[in-house]
Amino acid sequence: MGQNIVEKIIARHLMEGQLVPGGEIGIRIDQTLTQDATGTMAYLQLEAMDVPRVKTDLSVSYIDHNTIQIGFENADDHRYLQSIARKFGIVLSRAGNGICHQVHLERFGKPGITLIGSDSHTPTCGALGMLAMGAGGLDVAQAMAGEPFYLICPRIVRINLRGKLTSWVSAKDIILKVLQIFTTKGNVGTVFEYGGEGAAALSVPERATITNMGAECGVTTSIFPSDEMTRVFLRAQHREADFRELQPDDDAIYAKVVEIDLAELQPLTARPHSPDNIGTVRDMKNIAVDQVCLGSCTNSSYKDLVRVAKILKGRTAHPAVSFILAPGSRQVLENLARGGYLADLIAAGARLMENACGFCIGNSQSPQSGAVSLRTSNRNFPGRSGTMDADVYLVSPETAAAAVITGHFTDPRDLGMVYPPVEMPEKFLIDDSMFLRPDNADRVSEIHRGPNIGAPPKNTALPDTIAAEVTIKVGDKITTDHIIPAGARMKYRSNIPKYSEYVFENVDPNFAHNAQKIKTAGKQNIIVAGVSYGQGSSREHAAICPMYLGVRAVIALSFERIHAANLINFGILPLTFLHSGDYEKIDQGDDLEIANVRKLIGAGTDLLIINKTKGCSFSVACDLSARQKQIVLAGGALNVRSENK
Ligand code: MIC
Ligand code: SF4
Repeated sequence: MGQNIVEKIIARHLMEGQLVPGGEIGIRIDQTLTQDATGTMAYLQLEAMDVPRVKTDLSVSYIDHNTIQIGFENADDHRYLQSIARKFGIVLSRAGNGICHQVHLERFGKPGITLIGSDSHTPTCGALGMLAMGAGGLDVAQAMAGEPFYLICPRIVRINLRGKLTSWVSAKDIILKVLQIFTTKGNVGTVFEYGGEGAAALSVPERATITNMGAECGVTTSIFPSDEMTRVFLRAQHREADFRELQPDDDAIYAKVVEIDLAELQPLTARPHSPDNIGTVRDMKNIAVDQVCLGSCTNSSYKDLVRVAKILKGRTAHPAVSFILAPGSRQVLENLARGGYLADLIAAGARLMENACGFCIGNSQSPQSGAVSLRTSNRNFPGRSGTMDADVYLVSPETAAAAVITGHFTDPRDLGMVYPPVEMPEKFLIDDSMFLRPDNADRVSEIHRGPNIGAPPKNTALPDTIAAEVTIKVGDKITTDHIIPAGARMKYRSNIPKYSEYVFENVDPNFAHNAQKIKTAGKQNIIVAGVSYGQGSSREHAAICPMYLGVRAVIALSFERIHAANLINFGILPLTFLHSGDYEKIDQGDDLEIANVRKLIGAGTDLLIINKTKGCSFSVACDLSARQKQIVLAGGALNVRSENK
């Protein structure tokens, strides 16, 4: 029987389990990446593992998120990361070098290999025909220590791209269409494998826009074949030697095949406040625009920005529009500059930001109150921009450029311009001098630890009876941005007691206080949620900080993959309602009791929850593999490691 691309890669990396969708497998990881906002915690955990050097083929630590550096905290974290990289044999990508996913695609990704990264957009590198997945920092640390990465063996959905894109419609519109079809929920345990003549015609950076935002569907990852386009890209990166072809077999089997006709697509937008709230740009009926942000790891490639430079050449940003430009990498910026395109963008009024995450994570360029902001990034969750009442729309670079000119939502086809062609350089100008390669001679070095950096907290073993209060009841599609905000709070990523003060800050500002009170009274906290709990970021702080506040279980209608893994890693039970009606009956403040927890978890049977306040009971499922049971019983993965020593 033939294999698809994903099966081919998994088969070559399988260490535990069977290549059968639905069961847990452990795979060998060739490369890892971390970024600074999740990296400090990942490396603190790696330090606790007692391994002298990383065991992967390549591990890269990027500094790209917290580069605004107000206060000492971020700069201290950067120093810590630099010293850790030297000690453990990790490549450090210095602040200023660019956004991890864009840089990894340019300089390190290779067809056929595996990559995990402590960032949910790690699937970006799927554009090169590699199996690239987001994970919590602890999972990445374990992979660096040479251990398998565990995941549910995915079901593979083939997305067949037919036909050809028309002028002014681009890769962002393809992934917005995919989001319209699949939405942001219900895709756990799935991988999107792209193919068809439409896919073959897309360049690697265009494919990367699509694999990047597959993360918004909640899939394990997305992948393209490795073909002539891949070779062209790698050659342009002076890395043709890394090329190898990777195609599905002719008789490969897929769980489902979905067809998208590229010729039928039109400019689309994700309206506030979810990446799957899709509409056509034309239907936005001239909504006035206050801000346009061009960049992020989704659409900040050379091709994207040259296209915008050509559209804007000789024009000036509309007086009502604040036009923000953040190139994805130093390579993109330098190539733009040397090609003269940067000058055109600056002349058009672009406010040039650092080539880093910046506006995308809300740690700069928050728009005015009630603003309409058009962004080429990948998430428009409420408050993520840093302005709670702003309306953020996700759009293609072409649609963004049109709004810069007109000051309102404009279908770029209505600009009356000829769609400017973009030639990709045969060879990019490459300068790797902002990578610090580990020097083998310098193995023993001092680790810099600023006052903001604390030890990763550990949970206690799972008690036999959970006596708890429902500290919060939330609805569907709660993102990790809701659970623990980023933006201005990101500088506390290495300081769990401080960061924990902000858990659910924008949903219930009293959450942290109430949780502490319940914990001090000797009880546990329980979070109750609807479907798709834990969408978005991979930040394990969305598990660590609630754990620190005494949360022992989350009862939800369904969970997203990375967040569920993070909860387990820190000893928090992910419990699933068996009947949606039970979700309706429970309220914040209810007293719950779960007896015989250890025994029932061990046996893999449903748990009975008694709602003492309401005088009723209901059952929940706790579907865990044998490995995961051991972790939750011990109160977290770090505890299992100490027990096994
Ligand atoms: C994001 O886009 O939300 C982030 C910030 O890159 C996160 C990681 C983090 O929270 O540090 C992600 O996507 O995983
Ligand atoms: Fe950075 Fe935004 Fe990409 Fe996250 S989504 S890695 S914050 S650019």
